[in-house]
Amino acid sequence: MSVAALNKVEMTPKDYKSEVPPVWCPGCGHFGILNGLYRALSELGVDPDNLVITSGIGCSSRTPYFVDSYKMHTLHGRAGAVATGTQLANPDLAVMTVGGDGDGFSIGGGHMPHMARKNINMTYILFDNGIYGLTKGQYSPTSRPELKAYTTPYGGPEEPMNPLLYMLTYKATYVAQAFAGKPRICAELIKQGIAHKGFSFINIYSQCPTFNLIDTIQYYRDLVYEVPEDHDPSNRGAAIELARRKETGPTAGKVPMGLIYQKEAPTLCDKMQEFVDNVGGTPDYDLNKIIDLSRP
Ligand SMILES: Cc1ncc(C[n+]2csc(CCOP(=O)(O)OP(=O)(O)O)c2C)c(N)n1
Ligand code: SF4
Ligand SMILES: [Mg+2]
Repeated sequence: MSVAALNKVEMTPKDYKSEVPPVWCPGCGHFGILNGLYRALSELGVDPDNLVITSGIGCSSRTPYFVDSYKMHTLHGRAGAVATGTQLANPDLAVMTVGGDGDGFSIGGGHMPHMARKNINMTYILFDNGIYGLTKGQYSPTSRPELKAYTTPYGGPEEPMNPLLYMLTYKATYVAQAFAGKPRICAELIKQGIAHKGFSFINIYSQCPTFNLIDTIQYYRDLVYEVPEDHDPSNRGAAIELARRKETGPTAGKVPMGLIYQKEAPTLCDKMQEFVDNVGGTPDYDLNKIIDLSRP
């Protein structure tokens, strides 16, 4: 995130609540993530006047309404593209996207790699409840085959995808994972993600007690284990190994919770600035000159 947006205000987590109360079902995990987000924004002193949160469509994608910030509730799966444009148009803004497993990895799946590989200076929080909640319970790319949803009454025919491996493969520069039942850990990882310069991705398991009856809060509590202290988050190979689901050993079938990977790397804005500098740039750079320069 842009450093220009950090340490600007002194606000409590409550001060980041908008006048719109969350409309989620009682017991929805999304509440825990929202509380983590309020706390992270407060601890970093992010100025709501310089904060933009985009979302797609889904229960999770309603989150921006509940936060004091600028916001855009975009088309289903397109929030990351809108955030990318927002960030590039005004790099001094703090830009975030929030949304669900369906929004990000089904219809929005084509956008995810590009935010990561371009290292857009923004934070993406994925509310992973393994189901389409808003549309009343369809199988998603992170659903377990055991899930009997409306579209899969006999269980699912596919293996779930692994969001961490996906993001590491496309070279996201900050990758973390949390569980909504641990709002303090959510807050800490969101905070680090916001403070990170470059593309930060945080996958957060979040129970949907209304439509996903197998991924309960207790299921997630048993599923996660804390990232071992000797894990080196600057080592991408080690991060990939950690993200891989094991079939044997003490962590068989479990998933890590904590910081998986972090690396400093130039953002797309940094690289664009280099182009501008190379053509003797001014802030009002001439795109034609840039195109001419890149010709052999
Ligand atoms: C173009 C388009 N296709 C389909 C839909 C229907 N739709 C709305 S939300 C959603 C999935 C939501 O699931 P997820 O992103 O996981 O969010 P959750 O509700 O679980 O938080 C779908 C398929 C839509 N609104 N627009
Ligand atoms: S349907 Fe599920 S995801 Fe949506 S608000 Fe209710 S519990 Fe949360
Ligand atoms: Mg979902």
